[in-house]
Parts: sequence; C-alpha cells; structure tokens
Amino acid sequence: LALATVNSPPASVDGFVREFLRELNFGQGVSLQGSTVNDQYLALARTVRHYLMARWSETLRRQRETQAKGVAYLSAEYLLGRQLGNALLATDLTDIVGEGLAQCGIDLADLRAQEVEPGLGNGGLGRLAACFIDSLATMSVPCIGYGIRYEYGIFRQTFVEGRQVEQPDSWLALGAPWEFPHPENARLISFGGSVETTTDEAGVERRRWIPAWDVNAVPYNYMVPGYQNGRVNTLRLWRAQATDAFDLKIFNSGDYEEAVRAQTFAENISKVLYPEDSTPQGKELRLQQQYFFVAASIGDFLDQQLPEDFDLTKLPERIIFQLNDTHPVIGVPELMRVLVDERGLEWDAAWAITQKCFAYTCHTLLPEALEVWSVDLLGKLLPRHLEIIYRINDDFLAEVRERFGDDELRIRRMSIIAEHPERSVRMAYLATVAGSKVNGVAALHSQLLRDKVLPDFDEFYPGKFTNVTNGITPRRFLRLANPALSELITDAIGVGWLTDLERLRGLESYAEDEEFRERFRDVKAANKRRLDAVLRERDGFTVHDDHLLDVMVKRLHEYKRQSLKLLHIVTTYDRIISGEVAAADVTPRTFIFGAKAAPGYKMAKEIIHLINAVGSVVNADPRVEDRLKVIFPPNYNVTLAEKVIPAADLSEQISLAGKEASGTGNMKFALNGALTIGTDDGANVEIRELVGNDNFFLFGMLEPQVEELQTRGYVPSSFYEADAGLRRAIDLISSGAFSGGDRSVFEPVVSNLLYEDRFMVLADYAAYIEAQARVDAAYSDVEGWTRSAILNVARSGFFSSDRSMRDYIERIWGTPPSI
Ligand code: 26W
Repeated sequence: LALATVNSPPASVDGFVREFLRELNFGQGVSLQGSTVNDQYLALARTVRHYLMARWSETLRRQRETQAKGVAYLSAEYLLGRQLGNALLATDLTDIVGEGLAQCGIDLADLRAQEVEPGLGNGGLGRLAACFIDSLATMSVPCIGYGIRYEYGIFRQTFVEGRQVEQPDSWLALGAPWEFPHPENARLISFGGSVETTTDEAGVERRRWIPAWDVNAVPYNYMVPGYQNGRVNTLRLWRAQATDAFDLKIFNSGDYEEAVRAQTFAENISKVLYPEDSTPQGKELRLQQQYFFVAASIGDFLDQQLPEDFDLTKLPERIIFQLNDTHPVIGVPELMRVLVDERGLEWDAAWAITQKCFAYTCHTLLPEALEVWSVDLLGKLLPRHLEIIYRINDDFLAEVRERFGDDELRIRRMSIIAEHPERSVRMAYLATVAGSKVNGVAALHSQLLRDKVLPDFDEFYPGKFTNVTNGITPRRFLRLANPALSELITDAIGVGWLTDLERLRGLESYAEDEEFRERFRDVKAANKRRLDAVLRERDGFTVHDDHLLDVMVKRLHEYKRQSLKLLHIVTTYDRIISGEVAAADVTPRTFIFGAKAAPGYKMAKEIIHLINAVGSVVNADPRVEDRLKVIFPPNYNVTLAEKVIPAADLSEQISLAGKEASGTGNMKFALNGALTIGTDDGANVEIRELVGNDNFFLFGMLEPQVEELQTRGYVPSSFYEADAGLRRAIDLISSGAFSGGDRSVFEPVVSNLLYEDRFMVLADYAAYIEAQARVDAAYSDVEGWTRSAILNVARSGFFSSDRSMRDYIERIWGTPPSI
C-alpha cells in the first residue's frame, strides 16, 4: 500500500539540494561544475515538480473516489506565463530553493530568467483561461482545462526600422520540463468522408459517419497547483500526431515524399497558434484545430474520467463543459454524435443531456469577431456534424414558430444557419441554443450582449443570459509580480488577503497614513528601477524614476485606440516645439507601449510603425529636454507584463465605449496601484464604481452617445476642422515630421482617421486631452496621488478571479468546492 502513494521529498534546504543534484546528475546527465544555466533550470523545474507530485496524485485519487461534479474548461488558448515562480509560490519553496541554490553557487533569479513562457494564447481571452484555472485549483474546485499544445505559440515580435516583423516562437526548443506526455493514451480523431444510413440490430435506421482520414491526439498533462492548499488540478493539451497509416504509406506506396507530406499535413493541426485576435480567419486548419481538441477532450472525459458503467443521463451531474468563446462550439454536435451514433441514445434524450452540459461565454461585441463557418467547409470536413447542426436548427426554429407563429423575419434572424453572403453556421447562435447559460464578461458587456447582439435569444430564453465580470489571479499579478507591494500589504493588514482579496479593504485607512504613503511611494519607485534594469538589458531603454509612467499595453487594435494615445503624445510634443509651453513646465512622462498586431492586420501594423517613429523623433529632440520619452519594447508578453504593471502610475484604458468586452489589464493596473484614465467601457465601468470617481480619470462618449453619433452620421473631418490642437497634431504627422520628411509614409493612418475613423478617435480627442490635463494636475499633488493609488489597491479586491469563479459556480456551474 505504501507503494501506492507518492511521497514528497523533504521540504528542507538539504533535502532540496540532494533532490536538485540528483536531477542535475541523473536526469540532465551533467555535473554541477559542467552544467549550463539551461541544465540547471531544467533540473530545478523537475525538482519542483517532485514536490507537487504527491498532491497531484492525491487530487486525482480523491476525484476518482468522490466523482464530484467538475468543470471541463474548453479553450483554444491558455496564455500561461512562466511556470517556475508560480510553482515555487504554490509549494512555499521559494526561500528553501533560493538558499539551496545559493549553496550550489547558483542564483535562483538567473534560473527563473531562463524559462521561456508558454505563449499559447493571443491576449485577454487566453490569459483569462490561465487565471481561471489558477483560481479553481486554489479554491479546490475540480477542473480540467482542455486545449491545444501548439508547437509554436504567439509569434515573437521584433521591430525592423520601426516595423513589426514576426519570428516563430519556439518555446519548446530548450526543453519542456513542465509537461507529461502520454502517447499511450492517444485518441483517434476523424475528419472528412461521408454519412450513410444503416440499420441496427433492432431494425432502427441510424446515420453513420464514414470518415476519410484521421489523426492521433496525444495528451500532454500540466500541473495546475492551487496556492498552498495541497491541490493540483490538470491542464490537458492535445498534440496532433500522424497515425500509423501514414507510416505504412511510407513503406507501401514507395512514394516517400508524399507520405511525409501527408504526415506533415496531419501534424500541422497543432503546429501553430492563430495569431488573429478579434477577426476570425475562416481557415480550414482553424476548424480542424477546433474540432481536433474538442473531440479529443469530450472523448477523453467520457471514456477516461467516468466509470465504465456510467449512466449517461446523469452526465450533467458530473460535468459542465464551459465554452471559452465560440472556438470550442463544434463540441455541441460532437457530444450529440457520440451520444446518438456511438452510445445509441435517442435524439431527444441526447439533446436534453447536451443542453445541460454546456455553457457559453462570449468575449466580444465586434460583429466581425463572431465566428461563422461556411456550410461547404463544414460539410467537407465534418459531414455528420453538419447534419446534426441542421437538425438542431430545425427543432429550434420549430420551437420559435410555436411561440411566435410564422414570423419569417424573426426566423431568419434567429436561424443558426445564415444564408448570406454564403450559407454558413453562426457559432454564437449554436452556442446560445445549446448552452444552459450564456454570459458576457463585464456588466456593460453582458447588457449589450442581450440588447444588441442576441436580443431575440434573450427574449426567447428568459433567464439564460447572465453576467460574470472577469477577474485576474492575485497570485501571479500581485504576489509574484509585485513582491514589494505584497510585503507592504501584509505588514499593514496581515496574511490571508491572497486568497480573500476583499481583505484589501483594510488598506483604506492607511491611505490617510503619511508614513504608509511614503512606503507605498518607495515601492513604486523600486518597481520603476526594477523595470529600468529589465528594459536596459532587454532593449537598451531607460526608465526615469522621476517621470510619471504612463502605460498602454494590450493587443494593437483600432477599437482600443492606441492612435488616440499617440495623438496626445504628438500634441504635447507640438506644444513644446511650437513654444506654446516651456519644456520645463511639462509634467515629465515616460510613455510605454506594448502591443502585437495580427500579422495580416495592415492598419494595426501602420500604427505600430507610427508609434516607433514618433518615439524616435521625440526622444531625440533636445527641445524636449528629456521630459517626454516614448518607449515601445517589442514582444510584450506575460513575462514583461509582470515587470511593467507594478511600475506604472497611469493605466490607459481608452477603447471606444461599447467595444471592449471587459479588459483584464485594466484590473491588473488598479490592483498594483496605478490610476486609470479610461472611457466608460467594459470593466472600466465597474473599476470606476469601486475605486470612486475621484481616483479615476473618466473621459469620452458613453455608449449611447456613440450609438447616437453613429446614427446621426459621424464625420471625423469635422472634428479636425473644429479643433486647432487636433489639427496641429494630425498636420504634424502628415508633414513628414516623423518620417524624415516623407509625407507618404503615414498617409494611410492619417486618411483613415480623417475619412473613416470607425472607432471615433477624433470625436473623443478633446475630452481625452482635457482628462490628461487633469492627470497632470493630480500628479503634481504627490500626497493626493499616492492616496488615490492606495485606494485603487484597497478597492480592487472584487477583481480577483477567485470571485469570478465563485460567480460562475453560483450562476452557471453548480459545482461545490471539493475536499
Ligand atoms: C476566431 C477569431 C477570434 C479570436 C479571438 C475571435 C474572437 C477572439 C476573442 C473574442 C478576442 C478576445 O481575446 N477577447 C477579449 O477577451 C477578454 C477576456 O474576456 C476581454 O477582457 C477583452 O475585452 C476581449 O477583447
């Protein structure tokens, strides 16, 4: 029996050193003297894994025993960030490991810096999934995360003459110490072919899918440790591998090249993350990816996680499949296919189960981001699934007819199948019809989802729509990213806040404490120096510690309005060089941008070029007297976020109202004591309500005003004509001042703003400039600013992803915490 349990190595410095050297010598195959930093990092990661192993196997054992209801989080993206620091925090081994490594002559920080983060996501949606699984593990909720083990994650961004150039992200190249591959548990995933009617033993006619080709889905398991609670959940990512049939071809056909091509074709499925953010690229490979991971995950759950004699009508008591946006929605017809075609259930029984087993989270409002798949493509790749979707739609529309009569307009509006511009499946509609609940990701977003995107469905399904405001894990984004602030907090309010973030309220009274304010400022200054050191080494940038640090980090998208931020910078610069203000009277500011553009998104790439161009000119102009600095470190990712956010004074959240579903960066900044300048959009609304108007710089049109202006007819050039400051800023860009006199370089950006401006940058310009003046005034009051910053921290407890998880449990999942 003793052999059945996994034992942890001793949690002592000696115990750790022994274990570490064993991994270095026998795992990595090197002596301490002969080891590289990478050897040491890999050995350390494996050693830390040992300490999590007993908890992991105990978690799995308890799950088998209790069969408690759990969550299967289905997400095409997980933007995890580095693992080592988080694993050390979860096991409380940071000090022991630091000391043990020091005895070996190694600096823990050097090994942490060696880790390449798994960037298996694009932005907000992928990072949210990572925060959620962290919170569920910490709250002891049974959860398995399912996704894709991309061989190449989000591209590495470089700049060549200020323009974005993408490089492959070979995150696996130096070893992957956190993963546990299980090729023996591979599952066969089929594609293509046709559907036949057959008669079963009972003489009943059944549809049967005869696929044309298949690939293996190989599971790779990753530990998801809870914070010092003895629990380790699982993240299971699937890798595509060619089946033996492909190998056989190599021998049989004699056409070696063709056989290898076929193998490459199959394995391409998990080769690379699609770097598009917010515009669905209707690519066949993308649909293959989606079906690949969802079919593997649902099959895995039914075959591996349930007892053999399980009564499938009880499935909703065991699992909820949470759909992270529409990417996994093909799971709906897949579960129907498995239940009806493979397990022999009647359609209605299967549908009753399916409707209880899925819930859908929508992460957008942009119409172009709502996924549709053409019926042609679906029919070619997944013919049986297409049939099932048609049947779901027929049944659904029959219900609509029953309620509303032959209201053909309504039927056409609500049909899961769109007829124009080509016949296609609206995945968000399918998810809404199939899901037990549909949620948006912030209060405003959920409201707009009901009112603007899916109003017919809201009317048809009372009670189906709900909100769960996003959250962020305080373990990574406060404790790990900002140890200095964490220590200050603990000194003030004691321990316990890290798993009960509302306790930060206890800091409110400290906002009035002069000595605390000074310590708080010291922390901010230290974080700026830390960022300075990182950026110097990484890109050669400096961060002045006497500058207001003004930060805009997020994907580059027109709706997020990096160009509005740019117009503010250009206006400030113009005021200096035109002599309107003395440089000495300008609040010294360093502007930091971080943003990747989808490789095919032209305008976004032009804006990146313009940011870099403005930066080069402003930074080098002696008239500015170093009071403005624009820095744009390439390849913004989770690792860099952890250094940038704790140093920030001002958080830029300036999307056009009604366009940003939630935002989560906004929460990270507030929690780390930055003040927000922001529109009334996404979760900004809730941030402002909580931190208070006095501690937030609100500006810009509200969503109804945006709507109104749109209907009235928006003419951006009229704002240009009417505002001298705006005119000067735009004219300065057009003049070639940032492009060596060449007026053509930024012409596309300028004419887009003047004649199109889909996201109303020019309409909000004046309000933004005015709000930035309020920022300058507030910043000059050092004590007042610090007070506001502390109140931002104290009042951000709501934005813990632990709270988001409690809301999901209560409103959607009904999964009680396990033991
Ligand atoms: C298929 C193409 C595609 C790819 C990504 C369509 C849509 C997306 C996502 C919806 C983009 C995304 O990441 N959305 C963001 O989700 C975050 C987490 O909920 C929110 O905080 C952001 O506001 C939202 O833009």
